[in-house]
Amino acid sequence: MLVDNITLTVVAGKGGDGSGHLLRNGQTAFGGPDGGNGGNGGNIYLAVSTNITDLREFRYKKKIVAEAGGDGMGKKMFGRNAPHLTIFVPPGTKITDTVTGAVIDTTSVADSLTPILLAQGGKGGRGNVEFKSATNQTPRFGEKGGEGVERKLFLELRLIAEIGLVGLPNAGKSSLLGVLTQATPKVGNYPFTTLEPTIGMMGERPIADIPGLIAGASQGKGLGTDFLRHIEKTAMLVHCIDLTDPEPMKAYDIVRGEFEIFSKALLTKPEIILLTKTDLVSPLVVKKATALFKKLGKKVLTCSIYEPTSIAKLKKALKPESA
Ligand SMILES: Nc1nc2c(ncn2[C@@H]2O[C@H](COP(=O)(O)OP(=O)(O)OP(=O)(O)O)[C@@H](O)[C@H]2O)c(=O)[nH]1
Ligand SMILES: [Mg+2]
Repeated sequence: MLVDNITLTVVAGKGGDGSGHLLRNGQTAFGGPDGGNGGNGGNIYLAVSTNITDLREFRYKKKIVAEAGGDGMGKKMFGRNAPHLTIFVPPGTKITDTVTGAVIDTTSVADSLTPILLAQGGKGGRGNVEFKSATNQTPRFGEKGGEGVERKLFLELRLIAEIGLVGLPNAGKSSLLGVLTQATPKVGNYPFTTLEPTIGMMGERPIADIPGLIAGASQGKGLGTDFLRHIEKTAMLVHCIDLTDPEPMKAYDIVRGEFEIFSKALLTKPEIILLTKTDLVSPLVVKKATALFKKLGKKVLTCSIYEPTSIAKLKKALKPESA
């Protein structure tokens, strides 16, 4: 299953406390201050990794806490600085600070290897050595280490699919994903078989199969339109239309109508109109529907998942150079 929304708390490490130790040894009964500084708490960084494709890792790991710095000790010994932590997210993850509203969109830093500081660790407290002055030669206290920064984050993964399969429920989108890629999405002869976007790889090209849209989806009917954000960045859409539908153009208009409300950018994306399930209708129905959709001035293809030649043609049309 594709995990695409996650809340996560990150807490940087606390700084170690400075020591208030006074020198004591065989020779010295009442020595001066010799307390060392505390170490700094660990920072938490964010980095993008193309080896990760989803946010699954954070599903059960709701809180990430970096280690505290070591406390300072006598003999002017400094506490150790805590190691930093880096959390890795897939490219395309949008991170929102739920308190400040600040946003980090990793699509823009996808190529950068520089981790981003999410939460600064607390600074180590100073030991009493640093507080020695003319007026107070024997400070008996050490400074407390600073608290690490805590942030509550909302992570949202926008799948960067290159091709999006769209259409009414039952149009055959998932069946197509199954024949175009190695993915094995659930296929069923009923609406809303697909509940969450699924991605499959056609060679190196990610294809997203999304749930079906119905009239009123933008008002929350069916499964809504929220998942459309997964195909906002695709280079191309394949609009699947079931040829057994007596009103194929209406099917097309319903889906486009929902696009218009969700995001007009979807309307202007390059698109292939794919008339599906040719094996279930007569050649005349295929011909008529093809002529009808050609009038829109778009590329129209027909297919059946049971006719390999039609699938081969579709694959060819989905190659980048033909986009
Ligand atoms: N005969 C025939 N049946 C098909 C073809 N493509 C899909 N189907 C059938 O149509 C039904 C719906 O297919 P799905 O792939 O689940 O459709 P979907 O568009 O993903 O549906 P939702 O996930 O509900 O939006 C299933 O019973 C499929 O077996 C086809 O080319 N020919
Ligand atoms: Mg489906």
